[in-house]
Amino acid sequence: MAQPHDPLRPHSHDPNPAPPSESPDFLLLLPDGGQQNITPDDLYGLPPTTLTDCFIVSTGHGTSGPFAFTGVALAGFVARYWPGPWAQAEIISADGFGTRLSAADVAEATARPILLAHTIDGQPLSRAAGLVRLIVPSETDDALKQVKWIGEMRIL
Ligand SMILES: Nc1nc2c(c(=O)[nH]1)N[C@H]1C(S)=C(S)[C@@H](COP(=O)(O)O)O[C@H]1N2
Ligand SMILES: [Mo]
Repeated sequence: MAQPHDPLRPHSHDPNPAPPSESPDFLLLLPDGGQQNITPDDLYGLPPTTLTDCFIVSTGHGTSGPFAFTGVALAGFVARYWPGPWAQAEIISADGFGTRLSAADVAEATARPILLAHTIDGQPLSRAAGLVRLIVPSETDDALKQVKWIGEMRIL
C-alpha cells in the first residue's frame, strides 16, 4: 500500500504554481488544543519586519530574487498567541507541502528572522504568489522551507 505523503517531509519537486484554495486565512493550533483563524489583517496588525536580499532557490528552476519580504517575525507571532513555552512549529499548506521548525531555530534567527510574509517588494503578496508565505532566510540552498499558502500552523 502506498504511504500517505507527509507534508513535513517535502521532496524537491516542481514547485506548485497554483494556490490550493482562495482564502489566505490559516488555522493556528495551540498546544492546549485551542485554535484560532488567522487572517492577513491580523498580521498587518502586528509589528512589521522587512528582510532584503531574499532569494528563492529552486533545484530545478533556478533562483529568483533578490526580493524584500515584509511580514511578522514568527517568534513574535507565536509569543502573541502562545506566551508559554513551546518546542516546535509545523507549518503546512493544503497542497501537501510544509516544514517543521524548532523553537530554537526560530529564537536564534535574530539578525535575519523567520517571517510570515504578507508583502513583497513593498506590494501586497498576492494569493497566487504565496500569501501568507513562510520565509526562512537561513535556507539558501533550496526552498523547501519557503512554504507558500500557509494553511495550518501547529504549535507543539
Ligand atoms: N505550498 C507550497 N510551498 C512551496 C512549494 C510548493 O509546492 N507548495 N514549493 C517549494 C519549492 S520546491 C520552491 S522552489 C518554491 C518556489 O517558489 P516560487 O513559486 O515563489 O518560485 O516554493 C516552495 N514552497
Ligand atoms: Mo524547489
